[in-house]
Amino acid sequence: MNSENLIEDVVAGKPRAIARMMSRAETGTPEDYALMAEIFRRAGRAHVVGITGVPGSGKSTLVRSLTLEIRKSGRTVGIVAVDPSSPFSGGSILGDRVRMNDLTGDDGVFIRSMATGGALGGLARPALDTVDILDVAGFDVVLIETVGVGQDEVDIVSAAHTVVVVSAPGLGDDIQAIKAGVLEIADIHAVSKCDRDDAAKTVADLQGMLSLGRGGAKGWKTPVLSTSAERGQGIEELLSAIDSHLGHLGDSGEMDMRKRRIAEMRILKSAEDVVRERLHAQRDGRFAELLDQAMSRQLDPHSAALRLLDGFGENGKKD
Ligand SMILES: Nc1nc2c(ncn2[C@@H]2O[C@H](COP(=O)(O)OP(=O)(O)O)[C@@H](O)[C@H]2O)c(=O)[nH]1
Ligand SMILES: [Mg+2]
Repeated sequence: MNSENLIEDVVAGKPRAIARMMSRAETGTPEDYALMAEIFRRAGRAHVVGITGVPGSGKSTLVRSLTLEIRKSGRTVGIVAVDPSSPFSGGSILGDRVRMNDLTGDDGVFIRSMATGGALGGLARPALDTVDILDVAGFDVVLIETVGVGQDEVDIVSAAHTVVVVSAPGLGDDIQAIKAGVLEIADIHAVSKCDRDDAAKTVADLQGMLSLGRGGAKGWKTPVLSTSAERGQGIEELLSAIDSHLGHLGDSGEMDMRKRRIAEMRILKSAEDVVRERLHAQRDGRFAELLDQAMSRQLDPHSAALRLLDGFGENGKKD
């Protein structure tokens, strides 16, 4: 399949082409980047919704219920499940597959799980390229599931138009983690597992925190919703809040601001990846020389770094 056909097949929504394009986005050879540039040009239509929260908060289960609800409305759904290669979350991708298993027979749903970035780069670039591919393939809503821990994951979910923070009841630390990392970016709070009786306290805690004035966009009152994927409660309300938020972004002009901020973050993230790759490419040549000088303490690490970056050329080689 040549490159042009690949793009056209992605546009036509052919699953094999979509999967192949996603693999190429992850590999990232210069030819792959050229393809992704074309994908990027054509993207921008889907509503991108981030679902975040600590491991075990019920994100995948909620993504499954939410997907079924969105499908009822006739819209199609792309899912990007990002999991860091952390030993704490090992095996959860397998769990996610099981939880979302019954979605795979529906061609209005496409699921992509991503475990790790390349050895060098972060996860943000390939994850957000994957979102663009689903967008271009015509999926109306793209859900990004990611744990709200770690800068890369927070960056990924911040690239969504609408961010849902999922909190399970009874996890005191959960609230702490949210405070530290993702409270500011929540457009909607979903308290999962509301079939459990300690859910009301979590709802009250979150409402208390919101009343302190943190989080939320201008003119948008961040709702705290109770959901139970198990009992199918609150899922309609969650989708309706997600749709209202999209409406709010359009009406208030906030969508353009968000898109600008997202583009800025993606450029900076990509620049970091490029620098890292180029530095790595130098490791055998100039780097070895500087390392020897540092070993003999002729050169300090900071000065060595400046020299390494000095005249940083186009192809990872010193000019
Ligand atoms: N009681 C109850 N348990 C749930 C609910 N949603 C998820 N769980 C359980 O919580 C655990 C973690 O769910 P999962 O969706 O994998 O969380 P994730 O790590 O955030 O993706 C699983 O054992 C689920 O069965 C719910 O609505 N009610
Ligand atoms: Mg999960």
